[in-house]
Amino acid sequence: MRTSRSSLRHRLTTLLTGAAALTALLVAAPAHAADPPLRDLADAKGKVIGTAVTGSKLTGTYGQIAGAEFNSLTPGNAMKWGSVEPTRGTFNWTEADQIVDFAEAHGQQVRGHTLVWHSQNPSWLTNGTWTSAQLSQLMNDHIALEVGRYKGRLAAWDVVNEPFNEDGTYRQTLWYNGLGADYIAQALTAARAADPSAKLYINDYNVEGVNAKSTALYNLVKSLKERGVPIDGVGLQAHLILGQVPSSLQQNIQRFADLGVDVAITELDIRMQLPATEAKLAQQRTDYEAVVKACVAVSRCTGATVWGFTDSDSWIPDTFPGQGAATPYDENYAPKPAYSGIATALGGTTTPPPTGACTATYSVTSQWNTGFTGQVRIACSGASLSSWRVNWTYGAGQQITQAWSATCAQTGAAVSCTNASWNGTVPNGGSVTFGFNANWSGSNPLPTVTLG
Ligand code: 9MR
Repeated sequence: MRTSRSSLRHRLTTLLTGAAALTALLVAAPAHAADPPLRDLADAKGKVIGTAVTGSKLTGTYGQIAGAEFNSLTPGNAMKWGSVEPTRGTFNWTEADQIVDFAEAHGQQVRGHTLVWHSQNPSWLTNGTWTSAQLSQLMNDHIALEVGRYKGRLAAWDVVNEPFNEDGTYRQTLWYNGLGADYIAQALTAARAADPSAKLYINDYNVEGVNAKSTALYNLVKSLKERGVPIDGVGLQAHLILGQVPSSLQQNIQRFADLGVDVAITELDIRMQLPATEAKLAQQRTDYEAVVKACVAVSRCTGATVWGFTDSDSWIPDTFPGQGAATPYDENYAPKPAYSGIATALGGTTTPPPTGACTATYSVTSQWNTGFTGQVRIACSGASLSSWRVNWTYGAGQQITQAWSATCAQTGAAVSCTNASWNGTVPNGGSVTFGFNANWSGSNPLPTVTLG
């Protein structure tokens, strides 16, 4: 039932083509239905709530949530050098363009990520032998081309990514080794020339609290400001561990703000040892809330971007075996307590999903030009069911053609599905799913589902 949150906004934005549609909607939406989406809460506070996204996934439920809940997108990989110029002189802008177009269609900002980094570079670049003059030219040309391509369309760029070691010394990279620490000033200057309206950032991890690394970043930003090098902000990535939000986070944000730069939380996720338990998810909610609150408390903190909004699109399980559940939505697109933590920090009144309840979560698992496949998951925690019925009302003329693992009937826009003989029982802590195919045209907004 909590899937309904994003659907009302989406319907209102996509279906406001006639009064009839609006009326039908308002009747269909239960009075208590939706807390405002995160982006409305963030807008009211003048803050960013963003997510990293994968371009190819921006359809179905993933696209619905990305568009409805966030006011900013960061391409997770699509703008990295290795993605855009895999072979020297051969460019692939498809995914980057797709994300920027999607953001503009949904009234969202884009954060460009990232121009100068030691990782995810094309092999022709990393395997080459370059003089410093050539390296400098390559870097400047890359920045001019990529920043220039999106000139005027991006709110910010992570110009330089991860320049420091943990002890605050410079990381020995292609750039540092070839050009010295001045590569940073050069990159910022080139980015400013290519798009004077984008805010230019240096972005790093483990710089959330006051420590040797964040102090090195602080000293760098201070000296760049003193030298008149264009620097507008610092990105604190915030790849955090459950229960370990640095206590000096707000103080650290404030000290950067006091230097006269903006601060953004750019890659927030909070990982835990799997399996996720109720207690761990509750701690994660507290942690998410603390991070976003620290940002809200400092006016120069522009907001927070999560590094993937769903556990099905997170880098954590691949990189930290046995860990995961780091994002605000689970793999089935159900909002977790962490979602409520973010909402609360942004001034919302959302309370965590009640314990001792069964919920139905509707998602679109694939979609093509005229049809789609959907799935509903019925999950219980602290309660159980021996039979179930799930109801929803389609808002855009969608028509079910076939269902499996449930019996579904559609009358007009109203759909009602009951369990098959073998899957009526949903034990405490368990879940069942059923699927269906349906037709759509024009738009395919998510309906509000109720479990009866
Ligand atoms: O999310 C990105 C993941 O898909 C890539 O495999 C990974 C490769 O390093 O990069 C991830 O994003 C990184 C970001 O660009 C910079 N900060 C650390 C992020 C996690 O590795």
